[in-house]
Amino acid sequence: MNFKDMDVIIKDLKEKDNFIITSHVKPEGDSIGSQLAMLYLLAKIGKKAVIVDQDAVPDNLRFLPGVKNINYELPMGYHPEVVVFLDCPIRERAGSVERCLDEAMVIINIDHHVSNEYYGDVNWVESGMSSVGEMAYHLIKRVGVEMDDAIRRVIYTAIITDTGMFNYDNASGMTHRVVGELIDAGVSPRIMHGEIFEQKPVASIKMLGKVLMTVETEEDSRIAYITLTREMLTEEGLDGVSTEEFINYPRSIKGVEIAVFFNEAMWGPGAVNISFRANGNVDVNRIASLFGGGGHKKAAGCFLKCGMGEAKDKVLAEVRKALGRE
Ligand SMILES: [Mn+2]
Repeated sequence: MNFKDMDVIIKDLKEKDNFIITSHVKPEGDSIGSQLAMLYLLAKIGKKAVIVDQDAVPDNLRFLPGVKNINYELPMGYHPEVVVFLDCPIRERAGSVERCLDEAMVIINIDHHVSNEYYGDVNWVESGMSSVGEMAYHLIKRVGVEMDDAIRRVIYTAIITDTGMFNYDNASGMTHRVVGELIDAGVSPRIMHGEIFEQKPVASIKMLGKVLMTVETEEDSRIAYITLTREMLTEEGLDGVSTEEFINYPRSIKGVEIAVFFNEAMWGPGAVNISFRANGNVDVNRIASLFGGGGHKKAAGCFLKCGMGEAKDKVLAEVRKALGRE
């Protein structure tokens, strides 16, 4: 852990006041959890802070304590001095929140993406850390602030979602020790998992079924990919269903080294969102970055402004090349 960078951040948090907290568009467990953790920390040390995001909190995370404090524009009359970006590898990923910022503001950048662009005035990036939620845990400990039940639950949520329930190898021994402490202090894994992962609408199971039927493999099943096209959304209620975890299914096929999800539903026609997962040593962050995306070595994403056929041709060509390099 880079305590030097962490201490620079702590100094700023203590010396400055009037913060905006933000994260990437289309927020998930880590972005919501780490923002709420930061809001908690700043409140505890007597600072004014507001969370401002572009997009709404996903349904399955609305149970979290504090989500009502998330804003979608700057509250009237609030003049922030500092903006804290969390889980946001490039500044532009915060989307329309940019409108709330100006040149004079100090930028604090806290992240765990290997693709982070160090756009802050101060940057604390730990690419070995499971989640920004886990980083927030260490930050809160180092500042010496007491945790309560609410903060433990938001940190637990950040960790459990970003590690795919401890499935990915970003879940270190330290991650498990942190979570062990949260559980000892009263967080119930059963209740949390029920809230986060087991509140699906029927439509999401139907959508999963449709998407799984598209699975294709290549190169002796070293590559597996699934597809979601706009046309597959004809049935009522399917639009807007969360597809985040679908990529885990092709990844779980025997022998798969790279799994890819081509998703046309996310951004509308003429744009394909692409998620990558690696099982072996292939660096999917590198593949995603060829198309202007990024993420982590074993989990990354990008999006292409073109039709489905063209997206598949271009991306799969690079995926095959990456395998060849092994
Ligand atoms: Mn994250």
